[in-house]
Amino acid sequence: MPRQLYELAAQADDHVFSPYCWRIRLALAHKGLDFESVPWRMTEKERLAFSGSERVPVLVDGNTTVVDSWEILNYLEQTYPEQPLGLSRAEVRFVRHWTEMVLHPGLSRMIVDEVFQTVHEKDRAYFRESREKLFGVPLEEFAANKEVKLEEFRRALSPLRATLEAHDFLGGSAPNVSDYLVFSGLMWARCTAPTPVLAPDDPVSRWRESMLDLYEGMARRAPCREAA
Ligand SMILES: N[C@@H](CCC(=O)N[C@@H](CS)C(=O)NCC(=O)O)C(=O)O
Repeated sequence: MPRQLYELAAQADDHVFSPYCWRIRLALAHKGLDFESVPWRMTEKERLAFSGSERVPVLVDGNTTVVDSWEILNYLEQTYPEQPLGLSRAEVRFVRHWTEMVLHPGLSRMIVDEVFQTVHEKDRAYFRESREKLFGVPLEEFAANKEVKLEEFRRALSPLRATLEAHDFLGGSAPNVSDYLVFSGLMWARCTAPTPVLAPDDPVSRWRESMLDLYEGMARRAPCREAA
């Protein structure tokens, strides 16, 4: 059986938009490992029962099933040490936590209403209910005042911007797992929100363009909702 990656999909099977799944797609490509994408929707919990998880990504590699993106990255690094992702570097944990605690929430408060429009129609009621329970307000209220939030978001990217002014990639001259972690957050926005979150002249945009081109334009070719 080919290696399988269960991924969150929108209406179309190939419209994958989860930042946690994108980081695994990119890590697999980095290591030159083939995989079959298994599209999954949030309300299909029973299809993941075999894994013990209610969330994706889930990787099935031969007889091994791994859940949680961080666990999957570590599994890939240990099992396939060629083409290292750089995961053993302590500062990668900082990049992971910055991504999940600063980047994702900063995006979420601008795009969650667009994510709602993106999810498969059968997931919409579940998505609204679960997220409104989490946020304590309606999705539209949570995502209001986008212009102000966009300015704040771009300001919060200053450390990323300053780093990318000095280096081609967070990994230095070539991408590593830090690039995949951060870029996957931006792929979440690209795949779900029509309005770009980066200014075209932002050095972060230049880096994002390079990331979109990696692995024969794997990310650039993926279905997205961002306006050209
Ligand atoms: N800590 C997990 C988070 C995974 C996660 O939140 N996945 C989302 C998709 S982005 C999911 O499966 N959500 C299903 C749900 O909300 O019920 C990881 O790193 O893999």
